[in-house]
Amino acid sequence: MAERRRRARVQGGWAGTPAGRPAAPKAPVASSLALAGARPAWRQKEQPHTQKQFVFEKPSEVERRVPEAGVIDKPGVYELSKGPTGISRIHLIPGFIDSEQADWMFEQLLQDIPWGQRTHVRQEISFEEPRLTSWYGELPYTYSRITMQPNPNWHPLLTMLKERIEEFTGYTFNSLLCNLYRNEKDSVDWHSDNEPSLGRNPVIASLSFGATRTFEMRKKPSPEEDGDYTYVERLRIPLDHGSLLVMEGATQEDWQHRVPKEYHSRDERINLTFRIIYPEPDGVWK
Ligand SMILES: O=C(O)CCC(=O)C(=O)O
Repeated sequence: MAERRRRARVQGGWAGTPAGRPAAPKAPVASSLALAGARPAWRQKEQPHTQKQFVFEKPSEVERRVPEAGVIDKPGVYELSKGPTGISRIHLIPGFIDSEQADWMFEQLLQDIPWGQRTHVRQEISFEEPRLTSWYGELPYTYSRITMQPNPNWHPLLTMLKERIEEFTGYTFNSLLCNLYRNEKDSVDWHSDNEPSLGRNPVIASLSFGATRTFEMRKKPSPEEDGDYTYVERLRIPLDHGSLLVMEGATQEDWQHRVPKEYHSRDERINLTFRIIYPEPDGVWK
């Protein structure tokens, strides 16, 4: 709205003055205030007649609006987009684990998973990832230029959850990336799970426990946008205690996701992302 008003101001012109601009205002004169009972001109009922008239000129360019983010919070299968790369599809199942079971699972996972801190070095400055992680699987997993070493020692609860998700989805997973968000300051930045070792059109099954955090998605811009994400489609998906989100098809190729930091305090949240990893270089696709 403010932007539209600003445009109207920019596009509109003032008639009756050279170059369509208003004449420079004259300094107020003491006697004119005295005549009007010490009221400035703009407070008088009858405004002094002016030659200047605002003429609205319709903006020639098409106005582009930043689309409002959509919200997905109901169970269901959603086709997010369809493109040359295929259909991007997600499946949201709130309450996949009922809340009583999710309570004790959360406590056990918090305590038993060997949570670790990854540290990145960029331009000789090191910084810690704003979350703790752990990796399970026979194969290593490299993302953001750091390799998680193989860890075949699956916790029995994780094996049980993997089997429950496999039965529900029909996919067989061989690896798991666990994330622990300790509080509202922990997050994961925009990215796609599109490492070569995940193969083409990876299926990711993401199970959440603990505090509800918003999982945000944004469509990758078309080549004409030159990497500008301003006008892309956006989605917000609250992931609460026990909810399962399955991403498949072209979702990783055509969309990015993140879990942003929050302004208000949040308790711990655990997110388990079950994946299928292929040994490289066989998993490498072009
Ligand atoms: O915590 C989440 O819900 C998302 C985690 C994530 O994006 C990832 O592990 O790649």
